[in-house]
Amino acid sequence: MTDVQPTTKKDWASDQEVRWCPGCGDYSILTAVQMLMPDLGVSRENTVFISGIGCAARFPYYMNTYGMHSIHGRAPAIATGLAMARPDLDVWVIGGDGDLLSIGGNHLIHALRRNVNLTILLFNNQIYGLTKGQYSPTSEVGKVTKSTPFGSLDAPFNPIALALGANASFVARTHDMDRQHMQATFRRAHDHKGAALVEIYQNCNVFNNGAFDTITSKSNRDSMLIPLRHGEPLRFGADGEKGVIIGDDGRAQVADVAEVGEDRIVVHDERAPSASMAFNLAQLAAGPHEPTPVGVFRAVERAEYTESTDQQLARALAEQGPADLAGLLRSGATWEIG
Ligand SMILES: Cc1ncc(C[n+]2csc(CCOP(=O)(O)OP(=O)(O)O)c2C)c(N)n1
Ligand code: SF4
Repeated sequence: MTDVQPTTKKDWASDQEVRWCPGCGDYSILTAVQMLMPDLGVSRENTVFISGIGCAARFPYYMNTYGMHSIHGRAPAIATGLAMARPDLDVWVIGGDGDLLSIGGNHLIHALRRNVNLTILLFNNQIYGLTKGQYSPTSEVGKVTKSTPFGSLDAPFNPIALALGANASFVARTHDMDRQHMQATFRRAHDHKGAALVEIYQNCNVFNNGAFDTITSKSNRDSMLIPLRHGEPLRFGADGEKGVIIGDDGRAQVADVAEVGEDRIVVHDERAPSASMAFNLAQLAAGPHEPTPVGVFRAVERAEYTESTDQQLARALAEQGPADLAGLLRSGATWEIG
């Protein structure tokens, strides 16, 4: 392995003019990533950011690395190909909730279930930003937009629950108002072997301003964000006076610790082999206006896709010898044309 030269934030910033609206949450995510990269001990030459289409998808322009602003929704598929062909690279996927959950929903779930070695950052602003404010698959029921003038009827996706349902091996949530939390979460996602999905609550101040204020504003965080820390009880509030318990109906719910007793508070286990508790926690809040868990929901080890395919190829080679593609094409039923 070659020694990685030390870098600074400046080294990771490209010379491109950043063209997001002033005040957009995308800026703080970009800064968090650019500041984190020197600490990851990785080189720009071995780092690739792949995006689809949308405001968030402009991200690769602003990183001084390899990158691809690709086709709407297809970033996970393109990134899968690259990660498999070049397992020595760090491959990041960047996309909005429209890009990764509407047109790209299919590609996303398959990258997750296959456990391809990707770090996927899902910028969730609950709206289509680039195309000027249509509802997205994470917009709440009743959302009035240009494409839903009488209010959306569609039940929104919960990206964390969706990823867990696809058996993703790493699933986390953070938000654009807390750089330290973003960096800690991105670092964990980057270091994870396999597909890591991070949902980032991101403010689109032009078309969906304040969508997350109730939980992410500085004055509300203590009482509205539930930090997920492995091995620790799920407590929150200025003095840890609130906690998460499992109710009689089997569902996670918020309770006063003084009322229910400390022993009933759930101890977070991000490494639980079953995703069921993480799924339960993902459903705790009906939306970003109720106490909401942030941090790592799940981090488990399972076979990484490229390693599995490489092993399978090596086995086939050992058992059957080198492949004869031309022979295969001429074997069995063939037709002559013309
Ligand atoms: C094949 C195709 N269909 C539709 C579009 C139009 N389009 C561009 S970006 C976008 C969605 C953007 O929303 P999101 O992914 O949430 O990203 P944001 O702009 O909010 O960051 C759509 C529908 C397109 N560019 N290509
Ligand atoms: S439209 Fe919204 S998401 Fe897009 S750059 Fe502007 S504020 Fe950001």
